[in-house]
Amino acid sequence: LLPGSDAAVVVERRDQRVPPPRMYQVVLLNDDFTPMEFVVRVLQEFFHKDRETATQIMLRVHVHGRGVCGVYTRDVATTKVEQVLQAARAAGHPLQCIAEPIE
Ligand code: NFA
Repeated sequence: LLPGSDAAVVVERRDQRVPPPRMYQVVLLNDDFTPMEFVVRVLQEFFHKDRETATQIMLRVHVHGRGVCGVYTRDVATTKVEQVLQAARAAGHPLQCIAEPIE
């Protein structure tokens, strides 16, 4: 406003809500070579599962071909996939892991 002007200042209220972020499920895929114990340890270390839950998820992957390890925002999901693939490569196992958007 110019000094001395008595025009009213109007500030429109804007809706500052943002939609929730797209979520991604991290999925482990079965193969014939990766040891079951390695998969259980991956689920404990990178997905913070207790041993019983980790074993259940591993067996689901073994029997059904795939299983969800967890649901995260895109960056976290991508990081989990990289951690799993890096650990599998380092140990010489072909374990595969992917992130896919849900909804
Ligand atoms: N199918 C693997 C085996 O029999 C175990 C496994 C489970 C691998 C889950 C990958 C994912 N050794």
